[in-house]
Amino acid sequence: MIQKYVFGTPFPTDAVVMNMEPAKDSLPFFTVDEQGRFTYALAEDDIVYGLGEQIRGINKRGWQYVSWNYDNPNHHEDARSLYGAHNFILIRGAVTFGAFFDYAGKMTFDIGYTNRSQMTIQAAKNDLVVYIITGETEKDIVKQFRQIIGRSYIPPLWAFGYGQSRWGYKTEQDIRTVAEKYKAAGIPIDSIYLDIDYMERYKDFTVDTERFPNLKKFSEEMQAQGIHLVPIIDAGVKIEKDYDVYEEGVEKNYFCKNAEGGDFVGAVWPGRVHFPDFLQPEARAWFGKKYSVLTEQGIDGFWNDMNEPAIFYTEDRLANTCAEIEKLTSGNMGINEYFAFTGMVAGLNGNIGDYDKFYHNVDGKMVKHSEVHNLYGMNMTRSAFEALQKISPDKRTLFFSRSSYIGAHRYGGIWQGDNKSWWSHILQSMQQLPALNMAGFLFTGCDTGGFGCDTTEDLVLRWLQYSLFTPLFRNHAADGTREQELYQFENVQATGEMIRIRYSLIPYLYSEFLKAALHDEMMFKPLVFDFPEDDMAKQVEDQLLLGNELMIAPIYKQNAQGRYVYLPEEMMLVRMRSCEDYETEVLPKGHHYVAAALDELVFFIRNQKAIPFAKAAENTAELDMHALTMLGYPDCSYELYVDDGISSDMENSLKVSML
Ligand code: MIG
Repeated sequence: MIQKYVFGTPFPTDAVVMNMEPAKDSLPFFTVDEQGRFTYALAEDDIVYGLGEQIRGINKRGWQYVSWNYDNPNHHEDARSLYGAHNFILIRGAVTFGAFFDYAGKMTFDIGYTNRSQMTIQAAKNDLVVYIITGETEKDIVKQFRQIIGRSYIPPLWAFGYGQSRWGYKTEQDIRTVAEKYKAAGIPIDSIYLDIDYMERYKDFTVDTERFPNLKKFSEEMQAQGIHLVPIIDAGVKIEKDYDVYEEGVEKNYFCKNAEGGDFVGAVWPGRVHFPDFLQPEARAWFGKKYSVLTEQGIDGFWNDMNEPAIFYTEDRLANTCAEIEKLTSGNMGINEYFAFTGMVAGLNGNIGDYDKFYHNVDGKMVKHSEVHNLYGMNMTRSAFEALQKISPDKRTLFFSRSSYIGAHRYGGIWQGDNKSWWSHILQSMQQLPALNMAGFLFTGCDTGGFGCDTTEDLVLRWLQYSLFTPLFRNHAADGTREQELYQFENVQATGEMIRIRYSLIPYLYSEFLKAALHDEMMFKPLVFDFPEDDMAKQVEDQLLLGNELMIAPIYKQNAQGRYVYLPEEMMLVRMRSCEDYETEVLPKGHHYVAAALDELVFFIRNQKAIPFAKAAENTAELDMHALTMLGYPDCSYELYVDDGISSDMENSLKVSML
């Protein structure tokens, strides 16, 4: 059962698509005080799941989180906010229920941080809608929630192929070289990403014709090899005379305004920019139409960046900072002045005060950005989704964003942002998956190999052995870091085998993805969701159930030659060096040490289950989704969901068969 409770005058977020009448009774479970604090007494054994993208464990208990979408390059254990605001929590314990705090501004979730046995949730203003969901099981609660927020985005099948990206590819030739080297190494690939350097002076919907003389021809050349180019689009629009997006936006009042009514100016990669007012339906439609500039050149996939929106600095804060610095440096600079100076400089980027300086036009009323901040990224994605349905009505376009709010899951996927080439970030990404799924985000994954910092070959191999299970499977790295395309390493054989295994698993992964999307279910679940009576299962933080047949338990420590794994039931261990070279072993329920050499992928098939396994192919277009063998327990059937992988009309293209 779902009940809706309205406090004050909430700003409509469009997270929930189902019409619901507010409940007549007062809010259960929580007490609400005059400051708008929602308090819940946590029992000793209560587990708190949820908060989507937020990091720090599958069980969120014991920390304080802040919903404030933010370009946070440091996914450290003590981070309080990343790029998304996903205010759904699920409490399991003395009482089991779900709660969604639908609020567009800043919100804090103190989940036993100040006081271990107390959860306190507070919005910046007490103008919000709270949904309380009760049900038989955790899965049932999640499903009810997902039903009110609408069906998750389903990408084209080719989006399940492997993608290579790097911030630093500059020219058509750079991209061609990546494609050639993957072919030469015999490693399958479906997409190569274009980061900001393909644009002319970082202007959205432009192409630098010195670097890419003919994008249309080049994208055809790549498509002939089965490779899709996926360009980036940033939120900020460069202020530059004669640039159509800038001029039209100014003329039509489609940009966010400052307090004086002028177009608000921030600085990001293009230099001085205006931010499209994605909260205006007309501005969304206008910006969305611009994607046709690229679709007309054969582009069928995009990623949206910097849409928190990220702001490096605003001009007045920069001027004030410079003036302060001048004062500080005019005399002999002492140590206090030195720290004041470095603090001020570091405080320019993403300064929270800058978000009070601009406004959205909502039906003629000016709404301060900070009050609706967390909706910006979602509405940028929505702008593209709605337009692309008109531009390319017959086919699905690959689309994922950095920033999001619940509701954005209907329009596209998200990637997990700027992680680092750290061992701990394999586990961190995996721990984000269940809560992202609860919030509707099924098409997701992290920068495989790590974005920031220098990677190593063994890290890449272990990382692939985790990421090859995630729907979005992309290797991406920051400018200036060690190159990490798979052909850069000595053991190209082993990395290549991992990619081939991924392709063999695509029929299964895609089928489980479709089931999760079409039935409002989770693709990645904590163990206890399927083994509710198992006290050990509820503590497991480094294994997940994948679909209904698999359990993954990746290795995330350097030099480890194996790991401990907990089996909540008898399962079949699969140890795979390649699609042809593997062995299986049935292990009883309980704790096991499982050895896995660096070039061995280990995963588990659940008791009396089997999965379809394809013959690996160079890319998804070559993949035979029907010539499948079964992997797992003998004489077990599997219900396969498959479609043509591209039509937008899911209901008509879906085929379900028993294998
Ligand atoms: O300020 O476009 O998260 O994936 O490579 C950095 C350059 C801007 C941040 C994205 C990252 C991308 C990078 N961008």
